[in-house]
Amino acid sequence: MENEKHCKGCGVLLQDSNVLKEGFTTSLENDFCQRCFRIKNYGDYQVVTKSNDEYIEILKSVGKTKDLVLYIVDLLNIDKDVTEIRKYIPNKMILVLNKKDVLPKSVKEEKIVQYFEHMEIPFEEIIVISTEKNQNIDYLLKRIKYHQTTNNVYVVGHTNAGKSTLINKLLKNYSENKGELTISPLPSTTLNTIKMEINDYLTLIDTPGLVEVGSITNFVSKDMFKKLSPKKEIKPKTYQIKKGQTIIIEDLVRIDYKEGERNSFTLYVSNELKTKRYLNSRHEDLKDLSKRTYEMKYDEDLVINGLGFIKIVNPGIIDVYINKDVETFTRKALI
Ligand SMILES: Nc1nc2c(ncn2[C@@H]2O[C@H](COP(=O)(O)OP(=O)(O)OP(=O)(O)O)[C@@H](O)[C@H]2O)c(=O)[nH]1
Ligand SMILES: [Mg+2]
Repeated sequence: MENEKHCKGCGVLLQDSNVLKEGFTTSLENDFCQRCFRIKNYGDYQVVTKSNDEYIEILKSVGKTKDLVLYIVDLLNIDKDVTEIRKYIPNKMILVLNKKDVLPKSVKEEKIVQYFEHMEIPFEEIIVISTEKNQNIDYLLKRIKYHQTTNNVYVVGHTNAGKSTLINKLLKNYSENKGELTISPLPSTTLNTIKMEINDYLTLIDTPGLVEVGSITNFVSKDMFKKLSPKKEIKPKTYQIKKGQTIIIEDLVRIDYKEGERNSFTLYVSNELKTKRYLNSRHEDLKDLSKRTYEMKYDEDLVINGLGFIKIVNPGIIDVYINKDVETFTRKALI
């Protein structure tokens, strides 16, 4: 008979026959696969590259249930279209905006919620939390209880949004269950659905996160990945910019200010990244990257998927040089 035992950390089907394949463990008696064991005990992260097809099937199967769904979004990585997930999941849904701690403290929760409410997005509720700082977790639990339709509540969202960390936090705060899901700073940590019973009335079901194909994190080294993932409160950097000047972030992005009045560019990116303003755009640095031009309106953000965003106050034209496969877009300023 085939083994049916799944890893308690990431949900993968355990196997003891091929060390190179996912789900490997030295003995099927073990509860965790070797990858989870290494992450948990040595902080040794291995990147798993997955295609989204399998995960979309999982989301579709969530959509066939009548259960409440928590849609977890990393506040620094809000998708261009937060309603996209609705294509697969028509269920009752709470939008949970996570990692509030990385945004500057001055940014008020109410303001973030208002920003989304204006979009008339079909969510039962929008809740801002920080799992890391245990902020609003008790409120979230109350609202889950209020909205849940059965014992099961699914937790979905893009990879790295903090789904498994949130479930671990709820387990730690409110449950006798000693289980712990595997979490890691790298994408695709959770590989299959995993049920975690909080109590007799609530079971949270973790799911693998969709990989963001347009994220800059797919195109950088492991070291740069660490650098560009903010771990602490972001200290925004504001540059006063005139036409003909340039902003550069590491060797990742170049922004030329082509047309417009005197302006102010505020960078919301990891504090560890080196940023620089050039007083003229004559040099050729990073001009070999692919170019896209934006006509910015009053008070908009330029969002760079996986990196953060740049708030630009006045209207103007910018040229952005970046890896051709990285998604960028503009939106009404979040902050
Ligand atoms: N600063 C901060 N980091 C967080 C927070 N919540 C989670 N993280 C970090 O985000 C990273 C990803 O967390 P995971 O829980 O593994 O994310 P996930 O959504 O389960 O990711 P997949 O399993 O890959 O889909 C980890 O490095 C966490 O420590 C938070 O509230 N604030
Ligand atoms: Mg996970």
